[in-house]
Amino acid sequence: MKYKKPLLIVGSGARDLDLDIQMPFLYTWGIKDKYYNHPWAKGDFGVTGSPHGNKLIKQADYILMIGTRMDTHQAPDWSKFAPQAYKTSYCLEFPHKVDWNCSIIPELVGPDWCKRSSENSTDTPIYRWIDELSERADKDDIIIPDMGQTGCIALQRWKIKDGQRLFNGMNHSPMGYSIPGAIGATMATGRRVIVIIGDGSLMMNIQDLQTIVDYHLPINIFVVNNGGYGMARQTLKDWEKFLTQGIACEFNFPNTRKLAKAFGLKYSPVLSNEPSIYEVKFDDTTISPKWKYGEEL
Ligand SMILES: Cc1ncc(C[n+]2csc(CCOP(=O)(O)OP(=O)(O)O)c2C)c(N)n1
Ligand SMILES: [Mg+2]
Repeated sequence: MKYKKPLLIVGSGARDLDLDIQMPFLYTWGIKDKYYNHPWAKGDFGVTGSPHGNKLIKQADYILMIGTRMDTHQAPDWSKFAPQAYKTSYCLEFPHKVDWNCSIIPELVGPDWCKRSSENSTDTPIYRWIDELSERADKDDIIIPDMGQTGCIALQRWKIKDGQRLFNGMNHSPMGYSIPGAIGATMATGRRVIVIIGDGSLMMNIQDLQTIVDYHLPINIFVVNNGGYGMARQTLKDWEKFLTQGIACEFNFPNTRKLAKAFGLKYSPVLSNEPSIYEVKFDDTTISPKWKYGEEL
């Protein structure tokens, strides 16, 4: 290869490809579960990804993107995305019919010119709680973080055990998705699902708790109560100078213990095969790191 600092970016469109990667690469959250422990993986990148990953993108002289549409969460300003690098991609558009004939994919071999990013070290109670939950999870679990700060922090910080499946409604960001998502995931696989959801998002799909109870599904739901739409709060704060008016983001969530009782769900922090729900309360759920609109990524 004539390039000295080649970098591969792999997205979830490449999930079913058996890629023999022997060059530095970054992964999107859509495929973090598959590549988190890969020896050539250098971490994530993007708006709420690792600043180290974003720095590698600026340093690379060649970037090959496979199975990712590079949406605004990955590259908020495409005109500023690695202008110094030769960029090429497979499956930039999604959905996109590609003949996944591996002979069209070049050899994924290149020099190991960079280090892996160190782990995100944000040390607030919600980050520590995600660490603790990810430590307790089993290698066969499916993990579905919902949207908002809660979901984002879980996706940033979850330490994948090989075998785990981690996903959410990436980028499209449908609040409340994790509940029906979990029902589908466990019905399709028989595996236990851990849902991590904000108070605002649970309110959007609370009726589906009844389905979980009716089918006695192995779904453990953790509700993060931060008294409102935390993500909207943080975004508005970041965008302060661009806004002419604020939007109310605060609200109350019903008593989760009583809610569990009303639906007939177990109220417990313990991971088990019983359908359960548990509330954790945090005042500060700020996502860090997070790119601020208007700044250079
Ligand atoms: C259906 C829908 N409405 C609005 C939004 C915009 N939005 C994204 S995150 C968010 C707040 C989510 O609140 P919560 O679930 O409590 O999570 P938190 O950010 O507080 O952790 C909002 C309003 C969205 N993504 N989907
Ligand atoms: Mg909330």
